[in-house]
Amino acid sequence: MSKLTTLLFDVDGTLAETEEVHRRSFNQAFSDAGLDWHWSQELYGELLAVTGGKERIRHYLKMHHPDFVAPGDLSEYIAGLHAAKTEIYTSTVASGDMSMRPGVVRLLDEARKAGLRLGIATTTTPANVTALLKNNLAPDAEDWFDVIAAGGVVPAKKPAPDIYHYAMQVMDVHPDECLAFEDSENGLHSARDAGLATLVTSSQYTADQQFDGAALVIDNLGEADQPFKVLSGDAGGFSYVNVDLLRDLHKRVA
Ligand code: XBP
Ligand code: MG
Repeated sequence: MSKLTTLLFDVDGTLAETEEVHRRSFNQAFSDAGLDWHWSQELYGELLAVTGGKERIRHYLKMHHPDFVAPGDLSEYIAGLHAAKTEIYTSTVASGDMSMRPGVVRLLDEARKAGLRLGIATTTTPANVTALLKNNLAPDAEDWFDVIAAGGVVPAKKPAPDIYHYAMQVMDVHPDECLAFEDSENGLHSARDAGLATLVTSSQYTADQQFDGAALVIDNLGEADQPFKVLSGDAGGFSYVNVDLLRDLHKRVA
């Protein structure tokens, strides 16, 4: 039985409810480009089945504007739109108004004090992670993580396991000594296929998704005075996620 040494965190929907800011940033970028494309919350919820902003735009065009002709190369055009969206997103979260989800700030602090190593494995663009952590967690928050595995650093995005394999390789850790934190079905599959026991906190856009194979599914990490709601699995009698719960869960599932 391996000892729990490492926690690997997804970003969007797990550390913070960022997808709504992503959606608005996409729409702003489309309008700035003179496009009449608009992603409603309902449509965005569907489009989230495709991870990666550029991939999501391409999927949207295929499904909703198959006759769209880009001025020039389509991939370059999509990359340009996505870069504009990233500018809008990073300047929005740089305002520091994005609060972390319940329990995140406390658990990261407790885990560091307990000597657990932290890593990030996300699909989103690295600049988005920097803007979120620096302005909404702590100016040095990036240094809390031994690895920030993000975006195109790996060939295949979630649900492929690549980003978690990459993160563990950089940290030189074995899946048995880790726990992963995710909010989406794609993320859960990515972590599971990398051999990771995974705790899911369902989020604004993923509440209706399937989380079979998760070690525990809860509505958020909770606080001592704000217990989480167990959606599936056994929380071992705990009412909020702390290091003791993680060690107990890891002993039972990893
Ligand atoms: C979720 C994603 C990302 C974001 C948008 O990432 O699928 O694509 O929706 O970010 P996570 P980009 O793995 O953190 O849940 O536009 O930068 O791709
Ligand atoms: Mg996510």
